[in-house]
Amino acid sequence: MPVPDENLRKATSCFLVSDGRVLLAMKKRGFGAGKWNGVGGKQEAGESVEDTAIRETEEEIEVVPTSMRKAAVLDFHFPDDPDKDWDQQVHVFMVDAWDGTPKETEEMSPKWFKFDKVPYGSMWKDTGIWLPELLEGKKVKGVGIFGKDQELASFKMEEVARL
Ligand code: 6OG
Repeated sequence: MPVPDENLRKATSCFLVSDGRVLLAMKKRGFGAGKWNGVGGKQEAGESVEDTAIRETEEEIEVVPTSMRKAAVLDFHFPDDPDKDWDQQVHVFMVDAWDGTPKETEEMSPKWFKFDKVPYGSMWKDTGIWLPELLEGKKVKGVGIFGKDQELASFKMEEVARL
């Protein structure tokens, strides 16, 4: 059973959902550039993860979440790249209501996808394991280990009643 490591630095990832569609964003620069993902980033000092989720969503797609549910806590480790600061604990939120309309910014380009058309082949490999569960309304905890060339070496996940 995956045990979250509370010493990892925290980050967030938000998925807007509406009417059988999920909003993904193409990361234009930095870690994960060229991949579709949720919208989010690193927690700053003094913030709760909920604060981070709202701030990052506003910064990256100009939308302010007004109703969201925490749906996953995922630890990612890159033991082959210890100097890169890629290890992180990602708190994932499903966003059911928001103010504003998603817009492209310098960091991300957003796009809606039907649940059965999510481009898992153009995302971090772990995402194809846990995002389908979240789109079904489940909550999960997971731990992923990445190896050489940022390939997913292992991913353990379990469904939980609450996070
Ligand atoms: P910045 O460092 O650019 O935020 N993130 C991951 N998402 C998935 N699906 N898989 C991973 O496995 C991830 N590692 C990090 C968290 C990075 C953004 O990418 C997410 C943040 O939303 C390695 O500020």
